Amino acid sequence: AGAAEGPGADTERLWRLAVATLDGNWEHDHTVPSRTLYPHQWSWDSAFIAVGLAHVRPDRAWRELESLFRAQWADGRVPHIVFNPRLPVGAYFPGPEFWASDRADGAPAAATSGLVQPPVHALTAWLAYRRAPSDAARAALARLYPRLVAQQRYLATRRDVGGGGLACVVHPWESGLDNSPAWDGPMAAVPADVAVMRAYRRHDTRHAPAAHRPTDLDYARYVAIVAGYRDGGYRDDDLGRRHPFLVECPLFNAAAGAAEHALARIAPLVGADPGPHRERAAGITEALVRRLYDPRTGTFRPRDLRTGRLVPARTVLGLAPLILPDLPAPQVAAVVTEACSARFGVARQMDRPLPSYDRTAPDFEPLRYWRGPSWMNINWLVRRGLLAHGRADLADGLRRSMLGLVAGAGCHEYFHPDTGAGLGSPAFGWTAALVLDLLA
Ligand code: 2M8
Repeated sequence: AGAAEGPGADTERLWRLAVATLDGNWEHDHTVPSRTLYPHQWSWDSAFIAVGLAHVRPDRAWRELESLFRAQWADGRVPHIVFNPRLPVGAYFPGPEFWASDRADGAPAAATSGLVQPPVHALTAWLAYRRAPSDAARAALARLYPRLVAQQRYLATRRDVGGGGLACVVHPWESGLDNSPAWDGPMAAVPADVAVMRAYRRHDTRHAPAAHRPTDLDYARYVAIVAGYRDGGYRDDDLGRRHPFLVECPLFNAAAGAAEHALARIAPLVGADPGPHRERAAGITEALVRRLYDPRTGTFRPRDLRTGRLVPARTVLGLAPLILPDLPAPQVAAVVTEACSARFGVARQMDRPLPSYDRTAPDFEPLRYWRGPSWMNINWLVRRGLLAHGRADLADGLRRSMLGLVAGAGCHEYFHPDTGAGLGSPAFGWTAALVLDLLA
C-alpha cells in the first residue's frame, strides 16, 4: 500500500485514524483495548498503547501505565485486567464478581483479575520515555521503577515453579495468546465441563463471530482454571502439586528478559544500580536457551511443566526470543530461519502477513483468533527483534506488511493472514498505538 512509501496522503490518513482510535478508546485514566469486546483495562494492551501515546499524548502514556500499576498486588503481580467500576455488571465475562479479588490477600482496592500477562511494561516504559523525555516523564519513570522491579521479582520468585530460572504461566490468558495451538496439549489435560460453561453467558461472541473466537470447550477450561486458582486465594505456593496448567512460554520469558534490559537502562535515570538488572537479564537468556530451545528443530517452544516436555506446535511465540539483545548467535540464526520459512514467511518483500501459527500446519485456522490470524503486537515485537540483530532488511519488510494491513482494513484487532481482511474489534487500541510507532 502507498502508506509504506513514506510521508504522503496515506501516511497522514493512517496517522489520523490511529490517533482518533486511541482518543475514542481513552477512558478517564486508561485506554480500553476495545469499547465493545474489552471495555476494561488490560495489562499488556496498556503497555503497547503507552508506546503509541508517547508520540501524540505523552502525559497520557504515563497515566496509562500508572493507572495499571496502581492496581498492582502486594506480592508484585500486575493483574491482567483492572475493572472499571463505572461499567455495568455483564460488560465483560468473566467480570469482577467471578474473579472476586476483594476476597484475596494482598489485592488492591480496585477489582482486578488474579492473573498476569507478558511483562512488556518496562520495555515500553523505556521506549515511551526515550520518545518523549521530560522532567514529568522522568518523574513518572521514577515512580514506576520500584513497581516494575516488584513485577519482575514476583515472576522470578513466585512463578519459577520449574526451578530452572524461568517464570511459568498458570493460564492461557497469561500468555496473551489465549487459544494458541501451543496450549492444545497442556489444555487437553484440564478437566472441564462445557455444560457448566453454558450456565454462564459469554460476552465475546455477542461482539465477534463465534468462528473467530475460542470455542466453548476452551472457555469451559479457562473458567475452570481460574476457579481453582481463585479458590486457592490466587496463592502460588505449591502450584506444581495442585494447579492443572503450568507452562514456560518463550514469549513471556523473552518479555521478562527484555524487561531486565530495559530496567538496566532506566536504573541510572532514577538513581538505581543497573548491575543487578544486567545479571538477571543474562540469567533469563541463558535459561531460555537451556530450557526452551530445541536444537533438533532449531525452535523455541513452550515447556509443559506437567509432562516436562516441549510442546510440538510451532507458533509465533517461538520467534519472540529475538527481542533479547543478548540472544546467542546460533539461536538468532535459527529463529531468523524459522521466521523466514514457509511457516511464517518473513521476507524483505512479504507477499502475506506474519501469521500467529505455522501456516503449513494442517490445523492452521485463518479466522480463529490466535490460531492463524496476524496480530500487530507480535509483528511489532518480531520487528524490534530483527532490528536488534542487524536484520533491518527483514524488519523493513515486516513494517511495510504491517502498514499495508492497517491501510487496507483499518485498526482492527487481528487480520486474515491471507487476505488481510480485518477481524475482531474494528477499533483496537494496540493496533492504533503501534501503527503510530511505525509511522513516527
Ligand atoms: C484477549 O484476551 C482476553 C482475555 O484476557 C479475551 O479474550 O477476552 C487476548 O488477545 C489478550 O492478549 C488481550 O490482552 C486481551 C485484550 O485485548 O484480549
